[in-house]
Amino acid sequence: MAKATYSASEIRVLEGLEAVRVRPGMYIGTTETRGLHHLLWEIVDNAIDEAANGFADRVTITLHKDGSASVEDNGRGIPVDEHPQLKIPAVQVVFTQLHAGGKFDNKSYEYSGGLHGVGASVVNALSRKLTVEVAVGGILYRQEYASIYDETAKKVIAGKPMTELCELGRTRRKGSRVTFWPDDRIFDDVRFNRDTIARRVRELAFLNPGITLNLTDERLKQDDANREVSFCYHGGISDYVKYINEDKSPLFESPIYLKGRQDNILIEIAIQYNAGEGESIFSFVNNIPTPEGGTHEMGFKAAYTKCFNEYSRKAGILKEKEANRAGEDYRAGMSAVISIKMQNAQFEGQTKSKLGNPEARVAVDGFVSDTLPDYISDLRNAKVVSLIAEKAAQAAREREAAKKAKTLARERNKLEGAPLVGKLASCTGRNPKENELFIVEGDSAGGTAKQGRDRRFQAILPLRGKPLNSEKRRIDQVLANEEIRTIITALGTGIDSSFDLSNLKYDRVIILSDADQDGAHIRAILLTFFFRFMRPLVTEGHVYIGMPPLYKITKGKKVEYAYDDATMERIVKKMERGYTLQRYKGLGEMNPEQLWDTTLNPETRTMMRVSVEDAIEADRRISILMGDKAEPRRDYIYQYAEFNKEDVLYKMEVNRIGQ
Ligand code: TTJ
Repeated sequence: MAKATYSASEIRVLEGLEAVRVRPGMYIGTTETRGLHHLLWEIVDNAIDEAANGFADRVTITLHKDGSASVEDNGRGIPVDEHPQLKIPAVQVVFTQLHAGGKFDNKSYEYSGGLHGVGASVVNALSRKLTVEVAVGGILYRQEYASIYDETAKKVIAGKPMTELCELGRTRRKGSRVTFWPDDRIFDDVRFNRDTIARRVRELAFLNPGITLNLTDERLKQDDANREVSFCYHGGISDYVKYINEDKSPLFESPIYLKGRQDNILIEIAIQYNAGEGESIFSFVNNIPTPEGGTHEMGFKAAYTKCFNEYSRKAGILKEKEANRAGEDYRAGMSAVISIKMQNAQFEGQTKSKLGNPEARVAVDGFVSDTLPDYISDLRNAKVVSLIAEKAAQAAREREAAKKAKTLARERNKLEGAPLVGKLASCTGRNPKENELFIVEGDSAGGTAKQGRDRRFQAILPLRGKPLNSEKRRIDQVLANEEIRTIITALGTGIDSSFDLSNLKYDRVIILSDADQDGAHIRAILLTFFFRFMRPLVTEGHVYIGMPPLYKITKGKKVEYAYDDATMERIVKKMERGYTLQRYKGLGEMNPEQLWDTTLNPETRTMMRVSVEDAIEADRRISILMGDKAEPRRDYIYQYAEFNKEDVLYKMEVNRIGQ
């Protein structure tokens, strides 16, 4: 039943939601795809909270054909009783009152997720329509809201109740279900991405052991394997670290697993080692990924190093006159997941993905210092412990060797008087924010690029051979490779633990290689190197793929370029006859002017910006595609046969610069 009039308090409430439509960015960050998915996570987080606190064991997400999404749990149900001050059902407050969120006070749940915790009312405000169904006490309740244009007010009223909270009848179910239709007047594109959602749903299943998360995409065909998937991991982050390590040759089966509570912070840590040299630590706070790390990771690292050094001394592995091992030695080949749950988490850093709370460092350090020695001294773990000690000793030897090699190389360069960046044609401009570095495949294309560029802000670095595949080599071997060293010196940031983005000499690092197999391989190798040793360069969006045209179409004096087959066909059709079509096989076939017009000039070029949407997935894919196990690679490429190798490696968004 629709209601014709509203009480004063409701009108005030309704006016509040309009603010969300005026500045959606303030509430969900962006109205691009990311923001659209933020709506879904906002609702999902509420259902997960109910389950994580023990009141539900199932959360189901459904993507419907009509563009809506629904989220359902089998929990206690969003309360339907009357709000004492507002005199409307509590569930209506949840969806119409800004900041009310899914929780009525902080005591409902001990810890709760939520990306920013803006609440269900924001989702309602940014939806064309939203329905909520609550099954509680044997009764099914329902309410509907909509954002519709009001003729009198001459504006859209946001998330307005279309019905009262109605009793639909009796039910045996219990729980809450919310369905919403994202508003296409707000979002550029209202289509949900199943793969993005599936990845996060799997992650949430790992982070919340024992909860079953179902994802159904009704837009897919009945027989599509992705139409209905279900995730449930009883091993929690222990299972997660195994999953991360799956294709990296794990050194032992059962991860080290520590769980407990310290200073009112819930802490869970799972650790496994693999045959490689790299370190992959993935951390979470209240189910939110913290790819930039922060205090919880610092506490973990400090205590872990301390415990293993103490053990090594006692066991006589470290002799009296030997110095302690460095933390990074104990982390060579380590894959770890750290998940903590705490109140008042403070996120810092450029992308707000770094934990800042000092008390988290103290708690995690204290917790690991208390519990890890028990693990280490337990005789059942002797094999794992000695494996780790041996691995650390090996890493320490290699680090020493690498240091010597580096010093040697530096001496040699000094002697020969040739700076490492000898091949680099630098630019004259001194403002790093304006400057671009093109890494170009081959000396001849490099020469063309040097002539065609705008030397005021564009630098060219030609690559002679193929750089080393860093996934298959130890760090000292990678660093001994001249192509790689040239790149490191040119960028100025350093690598690995000493990487510093603020020293970056070029705001855009553009990989320019031929559109063939070799070019694709060089691209993949460079991207792998950046991801492994200069990750923020990628995650902060400084890496691009240059796109030289595939075709040149000439008719009389008129010249057009095409970057793909479809465009070429369109141009050819338009020109009808009397044109000549040239297919570029490589960069080398272009003269400097053509290269400028098509590939270098910011006004006319097309580039792809590389983004790593999900670091764990990217990490796994790189292991599969660039590592040394052939079988998973074959399976994987077979599964994604329609993509290029590097499209599978990273998700890239096409980004037209300068237009
Ligand atoms: C609050 O405290 C009393 C008992 O119920 C608690 C609650 O809010 N539970 C709850 C909320 N369960 N599920 C939700 C929920 C589920 C979805 C899908 C969406 C929203 C906004 C809330």
